[in-house]
Amino acid sequence: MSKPSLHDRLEGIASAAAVIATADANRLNQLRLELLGRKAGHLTEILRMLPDLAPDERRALGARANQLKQQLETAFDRRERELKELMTRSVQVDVTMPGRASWRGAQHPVTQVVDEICDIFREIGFTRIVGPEVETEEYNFTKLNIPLDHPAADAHDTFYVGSGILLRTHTSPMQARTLERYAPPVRVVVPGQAYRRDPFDPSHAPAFEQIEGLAVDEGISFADFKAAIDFFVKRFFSRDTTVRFRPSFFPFVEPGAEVDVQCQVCRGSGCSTCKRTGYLEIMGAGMVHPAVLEGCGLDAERYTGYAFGMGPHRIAMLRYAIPDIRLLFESDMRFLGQFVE
Ligand code: 2NL
Repeated sequence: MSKPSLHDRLEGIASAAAVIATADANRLNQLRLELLGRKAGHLTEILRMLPDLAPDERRALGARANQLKQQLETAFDRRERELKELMTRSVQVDVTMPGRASWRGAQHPVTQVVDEICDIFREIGFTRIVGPEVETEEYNFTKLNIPLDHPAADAHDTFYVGSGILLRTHTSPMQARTLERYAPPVRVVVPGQAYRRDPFDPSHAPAFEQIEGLAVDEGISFADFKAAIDFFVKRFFSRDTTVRFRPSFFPFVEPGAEVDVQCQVCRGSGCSTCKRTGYLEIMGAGMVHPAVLEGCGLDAERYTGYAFGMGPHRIAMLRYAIPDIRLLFESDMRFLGQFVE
């Protein structure tokens, strides 16, 4: 290809000049050097060649080159002024712009449920206490009448931190510690995190919240237990919610029971949430096993009591019809935002 003529080079410069109007500050300096730079500017080079041209050509190209030079300088100056003005204008505030609503913080639905449950039990004399999540085998199992080689321990497979030291599988160890430290009457609720070697699926999590309650005194009967649970259920769910107790086994109670409440979705007539039974399970419970009382240094002939354990994640799911427990762990604001009071 032959070298472009001086005329073509001039017109090339003219079309390149179109970008000046939109260039940012850096690009503007760059363009000024490329086109008008004293040493190697494209237009400067052409202007420098003019004296050596034939008179006719010199006249024609000279006029165009000088015109172009002036146009470029005007364009560069205008863009420079514009950029300077944009800089000052961008720090000004548009007072007509609608305000952005501020974020309202709230407690996680599970935390709300925990607080509500503890507040209800507080009304009937229960103190809220907390304890360590790292526990010993002795407090997590042995003192609760779960021998380490008993099949009941299988359901409590957990994470060991060291030899005989583990992440607690329930909050019961703190209840045993309470029985050892305080003389009856004892009434406590213990909320807190517990751990099990469970998969993360729609109804299980390897770390979950638990609330356990314990009442120990002289003369506490199964009737006291039923009355306390009935009071709680009517307060937490609704005044007309019925409760039912089914016999069940937990090593630390005798007798043991599972507590069901009337299905909150169908009010007991049977639906898919309650699997057509009309009831939803909310907790395990029972009368404290004499072996647990004795193991904590109490005279089981003199003292009796009841205890219960429930999972606030599960309770929150029942109450708000949440289909998957993982929603309660994911911190998705589209989900959590619905629980801002
Ligand atoms: C469940 C079952 C339960 C207890 C927890 C307890 C604690 C002491 C003595 C006796 Cl110190 N019992 N706690 C009793 C029965 C059941 O939890 O399904 N929890 C989610």
